[in-house]
Amino acid sequence: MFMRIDHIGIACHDLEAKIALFSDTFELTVVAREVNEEQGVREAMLHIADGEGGSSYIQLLEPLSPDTPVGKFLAKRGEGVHHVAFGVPDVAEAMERLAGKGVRLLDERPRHGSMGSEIAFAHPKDVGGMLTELVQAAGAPANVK
Ligand code: V0V
Ligand code: CO
Repeated sequence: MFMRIDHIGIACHDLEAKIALFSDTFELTVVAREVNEEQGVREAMLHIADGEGGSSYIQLLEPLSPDTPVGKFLAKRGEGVHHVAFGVPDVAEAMERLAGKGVRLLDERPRHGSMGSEIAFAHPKDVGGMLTELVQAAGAPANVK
């Protein structure tokens, strides 16, 4: 079902500082920046590679306030890996398949994600402690009508 890794999300306190660190260290380029009010984040996508089905990125996430998923994560665990996002051709279908395996979804329907994607999250407690995101990229098959 999961065709590729779309991105790894990294929680941080200071987005600009971490953009500088990651782009210098790994020689990556920032390809998008966005504020997502619904998810409570200010984020940047750093491009890693292009592959079959889509590209892969590091996503740097700064919370808009302490009372958000990333804000709470930082308070509890500090900076570091926050989620793993799988690129899927059809997010609604992937949600159904995960739910069918007894994995709790945190979203009832797909939400707006970075760069025109559609996203949904699955509960970390049902997948070995890994917060899982499903991403249907803007150019994914289900979006190409
Ligand atoms: C919390 N837990 C995690 C976790 N966050 N475990 C692994 N990875 C994480 N990131 C654990 C936490 O330690 C608790 O375990 C348990 O889950 C419940 O956590 P909590 O602190 O009591 O509850 P909340 O209120 O912090 O909620 C946690 C969840 C929440 C995962 C339900 O963060 C959520 O709904 N996340 C989905 C949305 C999201 O993360 N958006 C930001 C990225 P113990 O201590 O009880 O054992 S936005 C994004 O990626 C975008 C826009 C994009 O890609 O385009
Ligand atoms: Co993400």
